[in-house]
Amino acid sequence: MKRTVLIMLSFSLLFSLSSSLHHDQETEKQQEEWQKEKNAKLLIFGEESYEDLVSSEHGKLRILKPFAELSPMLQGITNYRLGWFEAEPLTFLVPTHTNADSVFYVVEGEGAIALLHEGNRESHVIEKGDIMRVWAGSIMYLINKSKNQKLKLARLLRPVGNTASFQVFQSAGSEEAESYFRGFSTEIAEAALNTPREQLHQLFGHQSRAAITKAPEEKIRAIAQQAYESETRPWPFRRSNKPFNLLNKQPMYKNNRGKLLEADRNDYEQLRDLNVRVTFTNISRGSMLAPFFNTRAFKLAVVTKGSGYVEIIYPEEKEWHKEDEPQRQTEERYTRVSSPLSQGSVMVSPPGHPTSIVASKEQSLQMVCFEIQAESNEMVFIAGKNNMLSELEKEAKELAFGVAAKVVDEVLRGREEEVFMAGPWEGKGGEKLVRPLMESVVSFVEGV
Ligand SMILES: *[C@@H]1O[C@H](CO)[C@@H](O)[C@H](O)[C@H]1NC(C)=O
Ligand SMILES: CC(=O)N[C@H]1CO[C@H](CO)[C@@H](O)[C@@H]1O
Repeated sequence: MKRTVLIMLSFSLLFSLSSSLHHDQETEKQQEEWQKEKNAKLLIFGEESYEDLVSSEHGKLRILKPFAELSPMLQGITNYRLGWFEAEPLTFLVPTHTNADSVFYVVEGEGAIALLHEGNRESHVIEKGDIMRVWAGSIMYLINKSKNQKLKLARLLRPVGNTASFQVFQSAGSEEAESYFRGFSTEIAEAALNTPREQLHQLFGHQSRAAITKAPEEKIRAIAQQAYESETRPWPFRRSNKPFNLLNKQPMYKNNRGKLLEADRNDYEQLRDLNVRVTFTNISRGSMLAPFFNTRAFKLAVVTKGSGYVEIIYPEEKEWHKEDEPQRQTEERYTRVSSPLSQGSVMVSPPGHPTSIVASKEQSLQMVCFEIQAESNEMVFIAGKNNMLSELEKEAKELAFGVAAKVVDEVLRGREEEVFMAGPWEGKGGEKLVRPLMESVVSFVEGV
């Protein structure tokens, strides 16, 4: 009897919903789309959010606009910047230094990097999966020694002095930027370098060379050779930047639905003062990363390969009036930021915000993530076998969800898998998860 009432109730609810949908359907839909797009722009960024520092046929050097400019939700990481470097095979990036401490991850390719610091030259061979720290002010140049592969680096930068202003200083001039020597007065340059101005002009004058240039193979080979040799020589550096390969590390989690690799300051001491953890996530096609949140860290993810989508939940305060109460009330509601992801997309999951990432049916989704404020951070899963909520006591479960603890367990532990699981594409999840809850609601109503 009561069941019939419930069913009638839900029918009438459905009916009123559908009739209100018909009303003004077009504009509502448009508004919804517009709102969705606006929401997505709070935490997911594409091509248009980058500024190009260098862009030529031989390579690209670009930087994401300051977070404070991109979104009011990212005030907490305003003094970090995200960079992207891409070079064609057999190229050379002219020596530069920046005002930022940084860590980069080699997304693709292989090459060699040289750093001038502590009165010496430190060179390293770099390859896919390497994480490497570069100190602010170290003069850096690099080459791609591969003949057929691009070299791609994702780089997290933290300008010194708590500022978002990232600055590059180039010793040799190029089409994109002149040499900083040109900034000095001729008198100072002549005196400091003990060179007549005509010769200075030859060295630092107008350059037709690009910042990333094609280089003759023998020069590339010579620089690469130096890098190999330098790694076996005695080490003069107090602060070495020797890279750490993340892909060779044992995964944190792994099953046939995906893989998560993490490097923190215990693996690479150089990450300590940056307070950053670097991770690589590979979600198999058709699968998803279980909903989770980070306790302290901002997760800054760059999609390096594949496609899929992300959902991030954030609370939004809405003000409303109760009819007979003049006082204004506020109510917390949750809004979903949802956006497709493809190669090059950048996504930020702020601390505490429940997030889930899904790979497309066709391709696995690969991401490199910089987790900012990594110290004492925990990644908390809210679905799957290791669901944190299943740690609630029986009584607390019943009080919190208003149904029998057994039912809560069935839903919260609804999955045999943890961390990586079947995505929504496979359709089974809905049936398995929702039915017990629906039944429990019905029996709960019947029992009243
Ligand atoms: C990512 O996973 C797919 C299969 O799920 C695999 O083919 C691919 O090699 C993996 N890539 C990396 C870099 O782990
Ligand atoms: C010039 C140079 O060092 N080229 C090397 C680039 O990398 C490939 C693949 O490892 C080598 O075969 C080339 O000799």
